[in-house]
Amino acid sequence: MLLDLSGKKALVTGIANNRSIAWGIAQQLHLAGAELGITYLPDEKGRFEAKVRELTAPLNPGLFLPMDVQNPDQMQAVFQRLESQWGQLDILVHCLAFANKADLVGDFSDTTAQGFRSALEISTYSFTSLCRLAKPLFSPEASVITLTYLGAERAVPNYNVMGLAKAALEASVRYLAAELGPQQVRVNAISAGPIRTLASSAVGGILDMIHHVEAKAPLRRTVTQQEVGNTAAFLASPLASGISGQVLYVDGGYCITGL
Ligand code: 0WD
Repeated sequence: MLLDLSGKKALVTGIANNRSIAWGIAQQLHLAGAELGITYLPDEKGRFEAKVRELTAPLNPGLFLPMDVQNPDQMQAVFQRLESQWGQLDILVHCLAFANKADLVGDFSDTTAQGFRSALEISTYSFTSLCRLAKPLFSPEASVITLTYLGAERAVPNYNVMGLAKAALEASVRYLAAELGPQQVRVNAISAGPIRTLASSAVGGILDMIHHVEAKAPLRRTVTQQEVGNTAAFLASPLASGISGQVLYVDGGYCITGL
C-alpha cells in the first residue's frame, strides 16, 4: 500500500512561520494529496495572518481561518465553517503550545499559578476542545495528531511547566483515543526531538539541547520538520490503521539512551 491521502480533508493548526513543525506537516500532507485547512493565531496588526497566508498559498488551502484557542467563539466558528464547507474531517493536527518565557528558565518551583494555568490551557486543554468540536465531523478512519516532547516524562532543564503540559497532553491522547476509538478515530502524539523554531527559542538553552542530542542520539543528529511531517502523514494514512493512543518518537533515537 502506498501513502495516499488524496480526497482527505486535513485541518492543520500552529503554523507561525517557515520553521514551524506544523509547516513541515502541512507540506507533507499536501504532497500526499490531502486538502488543507489552515488556522493561524490572529494578532491585532494582522502580521501573522499575512505571513502565514503567503507561506501557505502554494498549498492552496481550502480553508484559511483565524483561531486563538483561548477564544471559544473563534474555535466554534472554525468548525462551523468546516462543517458547511467540508461536511467532515479526516485529519486533525494540533501543533501549538505556549508558556510564559519566564517559566521556561530557572527553577520549576518558581512557576506562577497564572503561568501554570495558561500553559496548560493553551498547550493541553486546547487539544481536548478541538477533539470535542471535531467529534461530530470525524469521518470513519479519521486520524488526530498532536506534538509532544520528552520533557513530559523526564526532567529536562528549563522545560519546566511545559513538561507538565506535555505529560497531561500525552494522558489526553490516551483518554481521547479510548473515547473516539469506537467511532474508528485514531489519536496519537509525535514526540519530536528539539528543533529550532519560534516556540522552542523561548526555552532556555535550546541550542545546548540540540547540541547535546547531536552528540548523544543514536543517529548523532536531531530531526527536521520534514521528518516529523513524514511521520504525521504516515499516522494520518491507512498505513497506520492499527495505531492509536500512542506516543511515537521522532527524535533520532535519543529517548533510548542512558549514559
Ligand atoms: O523543538 C521543538 N520545536 C519541539 C516542539 C519539540 C517537540 C515538540 N514541539 C511541539 C511544541 O511544543 C508545539 O506543541 O511542537 C508544537 C509546534 O511547535 P513549534 O513548531 O516548535 O513552534 P512554532 O513554530 O512557534 O509554532 C507554535 C505556534 C505559535 O507560534 P508562537 O511562537 O507565536 O507562539 O503555536 C501557536 C502559534 O502560532 N499558538 C497558538 N495558536 C492558537 N491559539 C496559541 C493560541 N492561543 N498560542 C500559540
